[in-house]
Amino acid sequence: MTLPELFDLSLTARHDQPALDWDRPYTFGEIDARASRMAHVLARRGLKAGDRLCVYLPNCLEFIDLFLAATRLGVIFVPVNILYRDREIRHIAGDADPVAFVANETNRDAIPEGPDVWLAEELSREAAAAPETRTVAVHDGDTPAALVYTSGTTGASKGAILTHNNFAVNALNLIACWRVTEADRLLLTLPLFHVHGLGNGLHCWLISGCRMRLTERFEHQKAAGWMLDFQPTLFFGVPTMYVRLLSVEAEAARRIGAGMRLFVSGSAPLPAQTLEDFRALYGHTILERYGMSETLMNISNPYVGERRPGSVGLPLPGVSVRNLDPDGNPAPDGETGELYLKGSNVFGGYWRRPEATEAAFRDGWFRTGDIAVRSPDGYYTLQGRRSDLIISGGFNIYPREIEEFLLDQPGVAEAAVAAQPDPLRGEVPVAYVVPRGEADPQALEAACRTSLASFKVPRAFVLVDQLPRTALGKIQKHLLPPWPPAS
Ligand code: MCA
Repeated sequence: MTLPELFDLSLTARHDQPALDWDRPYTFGEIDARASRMAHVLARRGLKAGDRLCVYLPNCLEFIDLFLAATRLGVIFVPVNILYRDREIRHIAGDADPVAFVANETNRDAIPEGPDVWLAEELSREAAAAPETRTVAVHDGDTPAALVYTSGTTGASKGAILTHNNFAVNALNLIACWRVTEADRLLLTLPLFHVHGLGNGLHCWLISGCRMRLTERFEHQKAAGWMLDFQPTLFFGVPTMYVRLLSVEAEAARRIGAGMRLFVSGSAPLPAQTLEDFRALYGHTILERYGMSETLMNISNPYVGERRPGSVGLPLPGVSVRNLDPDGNPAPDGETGELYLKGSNVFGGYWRRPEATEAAFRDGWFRTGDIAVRSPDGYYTLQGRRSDLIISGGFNIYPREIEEFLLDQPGVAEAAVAAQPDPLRGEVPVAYVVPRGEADPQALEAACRTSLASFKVPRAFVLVDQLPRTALGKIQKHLLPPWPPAS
């Protein structure tokens, strides 16, 4: 089945029902008509099945129109993090080789010279005058629906090819396991440019037919007000959002909790203490689950049954999980292994990177790089990663990418970027620099701000005489001085 066929469970079958609260309420029929018109606009501009379209937009109606139009035309949708700056955008533009980038009037200047830039405002104006008839290209569930860029240990991000089937089984699984129905009210503040917002948020909405309030982004000063006003029954968030929600005044939190059915957390580890504090304030046990851009959702705590603090739960239906030791043998329960996955949720490979794709699989099993322990009753607990990864506010950061960037800057002889704990964001990157001659931390920070997404800019630039290395020359990041330095 393709995504348009699945989305018709709501777009056609619930035509007159309230669908989306944005600047005003929209019915599923209105969302459907907007998608049809946008598909005409894209087809008229020459887009055809298999072409890539990069979309560099904050959450907005046009984002949804473009995604739905692309799925109907068989166009491969490439969501681009709006915090990305020229270096990151240039890489995606070169790699995905898109027909165009869609930006808006506010953020178009962030797109470096090169790709064609289409303005969302112009597309919208054209769409208003386009017909509402359907343009559906012939394609099937194996057709790529999106390229989702995810960084690798090499520093350069790779496009994970996610098919219509990958997204479909993901959303159907979550709808069944988390009991999402059309009676739900989903508050979605996650960015749609990542699979958490797109594959879990947008798709659960479109398939279940629930009512969704979408915001441009999560704003911690406004989040409680949105909840009191919209009275959601369902919220998907990253741990940073839950930490923010702990500052809500007790009576407001109690009222929000009284109307809520389910809070879900993912994209980064949820500290057990946050889960406990949240339960005390809102009267809900957050349901933690585990996913990746390459696989969408894999493992989840149960809706009914024990939601175990610190654990990501049990494999979702149709997802095969193996926890293997370095020799490829099953790790005994209670001992650490590396997670390998199989299932129709797992992507087929990286865009135009056969070697990286081959390296990502072992005997047909996707190698996650995540280290885990399985309990005798089947619950998985993540314990870290095989590779160097920092997760800050739910955004993935590969230190290697920042290190390579710093090494290109004047005055830098050596650089290492390491995670330091942060109570709000979980982790933040800190750079340790061995200067060559004069190194100016302020200039380094300014260079990072221009070229890298804000969440990748190191919180501090610590000048050191040398980096701790093993006899073989490998940097020992755990021996770097803690930051901020103990006073
Ligand atoms: C963050 N910032 C943004 C946005 N999000 N700016 C514009 N639009 C956004 N959507 C920037 C701010 O400008 C600011 O930059 C910094 O982030 C922190 O902003 P603040 O208002 O203080 O936000 P916060 O209360 O700390 O919350 C941060 C956040 C953000 C909103 C929770 O971290 C976030 O949206 N996280 C979600 C990431 C996500 O969706 N990950 C899913 C990946 P400055 O620092 O320069 O001032 S998919 C995945 O991991 C897998 C598949 C999975 O399992 O889900």
